[in-house]
Amino acid sequence: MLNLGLKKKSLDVEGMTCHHCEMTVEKAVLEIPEVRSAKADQAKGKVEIQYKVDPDLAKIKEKIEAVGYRFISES
Ligand SMILES: [Cu+2]
Repeated sequence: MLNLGLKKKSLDVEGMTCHHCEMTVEKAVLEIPEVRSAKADQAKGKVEIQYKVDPDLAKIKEKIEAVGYRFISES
């Protein structure tokens, strides 16, 4: 995948405890069309996303919480 020119955002997400959690959260945020890539790190409680067009944060929160995790903030 060509990621040139994409912007990055780091999301603070609570509740991930293993690799399965990371994959679940990544899959959830990738359902948002604007999100081109997602990489979750349960140890840090972060999810890094890449996008070209700014995704709606309310939608990100909704997707993450729909699969059982807690979106805290973006950083
Ligand atoms: Cu888990």
